[in-house]
Amino acid sequence: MHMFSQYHATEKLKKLAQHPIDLTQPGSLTPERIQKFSSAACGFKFLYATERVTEHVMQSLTDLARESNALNQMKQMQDGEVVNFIHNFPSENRPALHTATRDFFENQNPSEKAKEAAHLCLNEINKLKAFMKTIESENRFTDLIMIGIGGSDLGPRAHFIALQHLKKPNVNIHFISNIDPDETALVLRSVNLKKTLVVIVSKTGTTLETLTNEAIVRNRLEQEKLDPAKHIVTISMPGSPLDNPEKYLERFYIWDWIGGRFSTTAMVGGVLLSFALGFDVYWEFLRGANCMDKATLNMDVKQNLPLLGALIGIWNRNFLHYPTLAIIPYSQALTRYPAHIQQLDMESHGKRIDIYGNTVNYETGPVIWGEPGTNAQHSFFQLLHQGTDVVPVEFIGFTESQTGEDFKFEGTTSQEKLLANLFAQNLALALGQKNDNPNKVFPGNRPSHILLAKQLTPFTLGCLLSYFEHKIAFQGFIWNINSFDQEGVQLGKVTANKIIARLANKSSEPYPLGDALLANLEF
Ligand code: G6Q
Repeated sequence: MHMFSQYHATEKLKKLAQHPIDLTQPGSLTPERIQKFSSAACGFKFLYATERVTEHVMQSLTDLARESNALNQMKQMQDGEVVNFIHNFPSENRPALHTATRDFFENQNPSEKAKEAAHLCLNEINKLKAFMKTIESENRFTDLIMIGIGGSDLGPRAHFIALQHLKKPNVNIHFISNIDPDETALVLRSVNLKKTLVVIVSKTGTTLETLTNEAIVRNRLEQEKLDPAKHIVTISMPGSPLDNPEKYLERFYIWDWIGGRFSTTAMVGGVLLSFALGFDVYWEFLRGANCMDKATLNMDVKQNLPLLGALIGIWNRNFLHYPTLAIIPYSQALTRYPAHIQQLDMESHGKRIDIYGNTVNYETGPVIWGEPGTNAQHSFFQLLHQGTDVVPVEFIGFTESQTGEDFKFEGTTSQEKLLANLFAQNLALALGQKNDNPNKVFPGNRPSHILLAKQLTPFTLGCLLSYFEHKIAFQGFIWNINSFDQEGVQLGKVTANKIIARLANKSSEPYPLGDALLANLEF
């Protein structure tokens, strides 16, 4: 049963994709079209006239959303129903209730499961507030080291960097994620451990990299005659190996219904953001995410930005068959954002079976990549304009700078120049250029759209995070795949453990292939 291939809308879209609109034709991309193909929610505008869509395509995409019950599935997710499952096979089999980590504002979800989850999350928030108050009044810590990897690193780090302009003047933040000893060594060189709070983030409390780095830092604390139990806090599931009151100063909780890559708004991001930027900043960030969570339930597809983004993504992936998607923020603050979205999307949608365990006969998640503009223009945009592969682009931009510091040079400010470049790329990719010199020909018809807001604030950053989380969830619902597990990372972990056991002389089990590779360590 391949539901996605069997929807009526899928058939229709396949036909429409045989002759997509030619944006390079005069009269195709007009000011009216730019006005028409735009939408807005939570302070964001979504401009998609430069996608290869028409009213017909949008109607069929809307039909696809309806046929696949996408909105209802989103509601079920936010209500706390089990959405992380594979039918008739062992699976994680649980809700994906990250929206409960920020459901503290207007229109709280009335479902019992969602309310209960939000209540648990609010307890942690209150615990965090009390903890911050104590350590601030004692003025104990100037530095914070975050130790975590994957979902326990990428989101918190990208969001901290995005709001770094709000960092308290006297605090310094450090990250250790890799098991590479050089990363750990360099961080340890740069801090005074006496004044350092160490935050171990591991949902499971069993991750090799994180436990190894914890051991190194713990050892260093002990060497310096400091008590680890007065310096280390943890964020993990209740009952995990990190949930030990004797070993840690404080323990914050997340639960199995918050996926690692969806945990930024939970304590995983909360402790870091509150320490570095202040609790109020974290709260505003939650408010923003909550705003987009609610907008995601809007039945009017054209006003529902995550659904709109999901549908356009599906048009580009399944009907125009583009294999990758570039996320290009015109904002230096979002420098690690593409990396976070890369995990969010690729770990969710690097899947080849549907929720019934059948191998799918259609494309699922594209390869996600990106860097901030304008830097990217001086790097890989050559391929975007003239390469043999077409790469759809999701641009992100803001009308005002974050710091308010700007400089008028030759008639325009830097922020204006930044935006002018964003708009220029958006148009140039779509329109292309004719020329007698083949080397100067730009084929055009390279689709992109823009997410535009006034300023990158804690609120808009929250909206943006929720936009991407739900865009991805909608795509999974429409493709009928489970967006919330990550079985594909297991094989590598198990294999690494076998090799580590050989290195530690712990394994008597022969492993000739591993040994053959290990033999190369001799120089
Ligand atoms: C995210 C993934 C993965 C996870 C890391 C760290 O959705 O599950 O990236 O976050 O493997 O796991 P722990 O938080 O359990 O250490």
